[in-house]
Amino acid sequence: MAILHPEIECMPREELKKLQSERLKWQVARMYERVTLFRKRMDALGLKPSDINGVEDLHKLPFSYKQDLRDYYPYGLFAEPLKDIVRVHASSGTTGKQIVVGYTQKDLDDWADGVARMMVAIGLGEDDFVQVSYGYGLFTGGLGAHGGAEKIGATVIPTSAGNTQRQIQTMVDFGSTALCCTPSYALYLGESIEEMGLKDQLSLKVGIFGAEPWTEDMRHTIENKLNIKAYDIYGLSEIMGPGVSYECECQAGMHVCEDMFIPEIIDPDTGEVLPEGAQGELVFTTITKEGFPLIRYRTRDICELNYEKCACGRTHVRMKKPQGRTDDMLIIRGVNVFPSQIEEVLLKASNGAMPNYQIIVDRVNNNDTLDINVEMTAEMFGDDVKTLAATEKMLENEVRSVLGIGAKIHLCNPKSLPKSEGKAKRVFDNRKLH
Ligand code: DLL
Repeated sequence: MAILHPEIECMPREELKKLQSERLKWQVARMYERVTLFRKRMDALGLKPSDINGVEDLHKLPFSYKQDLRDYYPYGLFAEPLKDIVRVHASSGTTGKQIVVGYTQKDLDDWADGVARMMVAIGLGEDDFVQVSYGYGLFTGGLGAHGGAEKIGATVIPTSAGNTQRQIQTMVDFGSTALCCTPSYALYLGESIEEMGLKDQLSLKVGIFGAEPWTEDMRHTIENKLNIKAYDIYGLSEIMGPGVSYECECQAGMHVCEDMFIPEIIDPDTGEVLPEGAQGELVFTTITKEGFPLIRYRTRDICELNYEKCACGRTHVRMKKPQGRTDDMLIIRGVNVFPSQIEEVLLKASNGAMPNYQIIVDRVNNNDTLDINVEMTAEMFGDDVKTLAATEKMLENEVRSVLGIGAKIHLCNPKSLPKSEGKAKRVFDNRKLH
């Protein structure tokens, strides 16, 4: 299959290391000047930009964290004047406020390039019709895939997520040859297509799926249902969005766009860099990003890296599917959810007296479900059925407005939920059982 930029994607690793070193030095110097938090952290370690001579010095640099984006909300970590930021995206923070990221025009071009590399790798080009069924908006999925598809000259069909019947009719009538969405939505689309009896009218060849964990089993089911080849794409808003890494036609791990992002695997407890091939927390440094660069960003994704050259000819390192998280973030219907966001809603609603609660996530008919059991207070217990139903509705609306996805609230009798001794177990993710 084709390679968009063989000179970059197949660059000998020694040369790549030189390129990364140059870019790292450039990034560290400008961030030291422009990003207060970064300068403070460098100073605290007694480091100057001149101490960083290349990628071999990367491990000396301070980490950055999701919490930083919250502390410097909304624009405090940007490294370019706001007049040069041409777009922002956002993602869930651990509590009420979302985190914000910004892009210059060059950042958007680089982003489109990363996604375009994948599209070319899996055989897409200007004759293709790419249906983008990731959500458009502050989430990076929709516009991220869109940019890549435009870059390769394909015809973009920007359906965004949802409205499944129309989505499918569009897919059939417009002759979509590629589908971009979350794997769980792909599965749901596949089932609906079977029900509508339209499978033999599809023109789909490939799917580009990511934004949430999915298994090899799920891949095979999607491939059968939609009669396509399904490819994995990874990314996170803080680093760029989709296309930080992607599967090529060999499907033996996801190539990280290493001319833009340097990955490391560290021990999440000690912060030590782990030897090649070890499993640990994935950390990224953005070496080309202008608007919102990050040094050694802790993704919290548990992962492994493989530096062997791929059969496709690309030399860029391949990462395994993330194997889990080092924090409690859940991904429900493709949306990042922190239990603390739900806790905050409940706290507010109960005037600060934290009710006992449980968060139950499951998968029913290939659709994620979110149920929240909340113990009523003794006062609430006396309320009539109508008032209780209204309280449930109010909480459901609150949760939806904070998380961006719906949840079912169940008010339970006082003291009916198990009291925990020690660390409360509040989250039950039953999807793992299936
Ligand atoms: O999910 C960006 C994206 C959009 C990637 C579309 C792929 C396709 P966030 O909303 O910031 O960004 O969520 C990032 O999602 O740290 C992982 O935990 C998880 N994630 C993303 N892609 C994959 C994947 C987008 N292919 C977080 N497999 C990341 C497993 C994934 N987990």
